[in-house]
Amino acid sequence: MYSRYYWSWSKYTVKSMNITELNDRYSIQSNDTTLSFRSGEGGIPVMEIGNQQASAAISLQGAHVLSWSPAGQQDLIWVSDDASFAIGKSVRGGIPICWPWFGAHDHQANYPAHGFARTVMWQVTGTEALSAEITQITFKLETEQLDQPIQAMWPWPTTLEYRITISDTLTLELISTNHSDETFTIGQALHTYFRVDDVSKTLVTGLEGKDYLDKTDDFKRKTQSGAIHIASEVDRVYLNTDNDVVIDDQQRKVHISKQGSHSTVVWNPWQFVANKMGDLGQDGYLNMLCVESANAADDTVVLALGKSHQLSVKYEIKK
Ligand code: TA6
Repeated sequence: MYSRYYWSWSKYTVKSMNITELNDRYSIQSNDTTLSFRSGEGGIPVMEIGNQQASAAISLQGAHVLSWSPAGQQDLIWVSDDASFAIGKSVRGGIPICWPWFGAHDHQANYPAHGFARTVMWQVTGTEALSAEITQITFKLETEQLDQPIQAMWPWPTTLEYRITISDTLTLELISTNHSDETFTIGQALHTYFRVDDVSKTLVTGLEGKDYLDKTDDFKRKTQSGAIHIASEVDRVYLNTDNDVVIDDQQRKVHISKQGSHSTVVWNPWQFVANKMGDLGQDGYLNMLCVESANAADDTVVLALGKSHQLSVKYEIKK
């Protein structure tokens, strides 16, 4: 147990932050792999990784992937030019972990949207160069270690483990384990902001014929006809979707495969909503598209005592 590096989150402070100790314990410097920590914007620690196949950056707040660039490729992950990096605040872009609920809380309007996992510090538990091409990082979050206001929202001791494997593919595995003596239900998503060349020319395939809930139209249930084109605000939860999805922005095709998720969220706020949000950057909505591997809407996960659930996703770029 690596408790010295446990980050106690309270609204405006981070205790025990020590980049030197993180580097002493977890950095990697070899011929093929580099992994180190630095103090990022807002004083939030960021891990930077490079190997023969890719480079990446991960913020320790939220175990939030900020960047993944396969060798010779533009970053696949979009972060807004106007993103703010502050303790306890979510980042507009990257790969936020929505947990233990997706979207608004179902009966507490004042609870944070998409839960709290994305705005608390996670503990690094391991870094390893599996080969010259593959680097693996593990994080942990134990809810009973979090501050009281969060435990009031989520009183069930739960452990989250997050394994990130960086290579020419990016693999994310999120494992939730119930340590409480009650059964509970979670909703979750890996809310990935993909960088696209021009969202208006981007097609999403793999969801043809699937039913979805349209958040822009009072959550009406509709059926997808053909590929998804983005030409206005899109905010949808696609139901019963286990299959691969492909994002094709005419420059590259991103293949998304997943396990432990039966819903897929597709979101682009388009111009009007983006302008209201204020942190999407100048015309930022044109270069981003969220395709989220989720357990959302009626696709929730019921966890009995001692049980675990794993949500896994793999991203791969194909020509
Ligand atoms: O996943 C889509 C969504 O739930 C949208 O409704 C939109 O609001 C977006 O996430 C961003 O949420 P956030 O809480 O990060 O502003």
